[in-house]
Amino acid sequence: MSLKIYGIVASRAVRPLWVAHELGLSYEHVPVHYQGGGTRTPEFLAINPNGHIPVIDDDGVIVWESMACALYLAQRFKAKDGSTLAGVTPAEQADVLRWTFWAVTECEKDALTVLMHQVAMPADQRKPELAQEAGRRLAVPLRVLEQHLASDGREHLAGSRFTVADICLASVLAWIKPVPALLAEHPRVAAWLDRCLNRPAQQQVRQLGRQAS
Ligand SMILES: N[C@@H](CCC(=O)N[C@@H](CS)C(=O)NCC(=O)O)C(=O)O
Repeated sequence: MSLKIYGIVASRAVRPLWVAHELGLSYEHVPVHYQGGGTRTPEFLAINPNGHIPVIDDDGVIVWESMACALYLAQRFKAKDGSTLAGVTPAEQADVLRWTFWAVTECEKDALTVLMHQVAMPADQRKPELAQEAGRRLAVPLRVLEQHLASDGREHLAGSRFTVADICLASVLAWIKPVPALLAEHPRVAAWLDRCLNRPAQQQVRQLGRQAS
């Protein structure tokens, strides 16, 4: 069995990497950067014609799109103790897909705008008004998530255990964590995000990123 995960940790590749560490998978990390042309070589374009990371190669099964990579690994592999990050019943599977699609369609673009224009880009290139508008729009999905977590005092998004849906959404909302004001009115979201990001597998992945830099 050979599994390769392409993409540096400080990118959407964190999603499949996090799944791999939760499940204790053996894999080869190919830390292709999204800058510097590494995603535009003929070899890389042959595995992802979009020229983006991440990509995974599971014994010749190629998957690109970060959420699809995470969902694929969760469906394909179990942990050594037999536990799974995937939905098991149709209802759980629907829940996992629902929150994963929701992360992309309702949160990802605005969370990235906040990250770029409030935190990550050089100060002279930031447009604070873009970050503010994105933050205002994010209040709507954050309220939805707060209500979801309040129902039955639930600790996880789908079913009653940690699943790949938590990984997919937490990897998006981690982008707004450096802006505490956005989470201040959503204490359950903030606590859920902390629980996810404090998991040993997440910390292992962050450590991998630090080692590589
Ligand atoms: N929707 C894609 C987006 C992938 C994406 O944009 N990845 C960035 C890094 S996080 C990238 O590879 N950028 C390089 C480029 O577009 O040239 C996914 O979720 O995989």
